[in-house]
Amino acid sequence: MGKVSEQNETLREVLGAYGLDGDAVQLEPITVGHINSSYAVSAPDQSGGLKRYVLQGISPVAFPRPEELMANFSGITGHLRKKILLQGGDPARESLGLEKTRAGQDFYRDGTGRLWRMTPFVEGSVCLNEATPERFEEAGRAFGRFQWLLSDFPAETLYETIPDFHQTETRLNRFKEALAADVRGRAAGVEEERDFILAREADCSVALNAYREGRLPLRVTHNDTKLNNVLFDEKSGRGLCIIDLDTTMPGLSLYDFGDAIRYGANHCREDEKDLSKVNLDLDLFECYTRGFLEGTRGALTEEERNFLPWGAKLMTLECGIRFLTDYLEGDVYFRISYPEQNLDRCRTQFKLVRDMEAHHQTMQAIVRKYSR
Ligand code: GN1
Ligand code: MG
Repeated sequence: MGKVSEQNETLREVLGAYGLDGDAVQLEPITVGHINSSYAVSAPDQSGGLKRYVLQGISPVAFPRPEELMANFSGITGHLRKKILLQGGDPARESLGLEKTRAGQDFYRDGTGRLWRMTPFVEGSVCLNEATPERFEEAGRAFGRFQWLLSDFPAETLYETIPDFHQTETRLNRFKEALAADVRGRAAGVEEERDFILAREADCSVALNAYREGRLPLRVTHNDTKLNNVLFDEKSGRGLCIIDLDTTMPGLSLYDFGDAIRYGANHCREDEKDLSKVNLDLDLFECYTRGFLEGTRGALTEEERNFLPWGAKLMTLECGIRFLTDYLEGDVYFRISYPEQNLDRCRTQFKLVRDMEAHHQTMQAIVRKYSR
């Protein structure tokens, strides 16, 4: 924690817009995400205690139309709150909220045009980066429940905050463009990764074809279901609240299942250099599957369930393609802390893809086991 004066003037301005005094506030950067700038804020409240918030500056590179993202945020959290209340839950702990600015707005635009929002910190909650079997099953249950809670939300009213976000075909085409342009002269070092992708061109269309043929329905999906986007109740360990709603928009259910497996069903960091440590953990896969399918309460069709293992492979392949594209383009999208980080990230993803291909049958059998 540090004083705001040690950080910067923009933060002071933003805090002021929320009626908080920069000199009285403690601030700590949250560094887990790759896109937005996030801070934990502690501010004195009227009764002499401390109130905690999360303050986030939305990345203009990733989200060129942040007002649309905020409109989605309000719509989704409003719906979740109503349904959580109907279920006898606590909307203030089980769904994100929004602090109003002094001007009564849901967000603040700073002098540079960057949009900021502030959400109350969910007290008594923790965020995890590495899965234990119990916690991973709970994460699955929470994301399955999220899907179920939003199954009657009018998906067509949501903006596409990042167009074609999980359109793997589009991601593949952008990769090919980046490879051809080769603006940083890095294509010469990534032949193996290039060939890995080109050998899987047809795979990139498998889910989209099923959707186009009417075999998979459009749903409201979160699209960034990393383990660290679930808050867990500190005491009970229960999956409490889904966070990071920036990419929540219409999508396929396999995206949410798949991205969670990509990130969580292993014991390595996303940028692990030693690929012998990068392996799909089928026990964790089973835990997540059990929780997720339970959480959806039968909301998914049989065909959607059949496609879940494909989701794991596609989201992992796609994420690797995105990391490599960004590496070729000069690391303009994903924040990096050392030069080859996006290439390392790409390599872990492709190692996991190989594992998923080898274990496809087993993953299918596990999904069937919990579909009954
Ligand atoms: C980004 O910023 P963060 O960590 O929530 C990215 C996801 C990727 C993820 C890879 C808006 O998420 O799509 O899967 O990095 N978010 C966006 O770790 O592009
Ligand atoms: Mg995110």
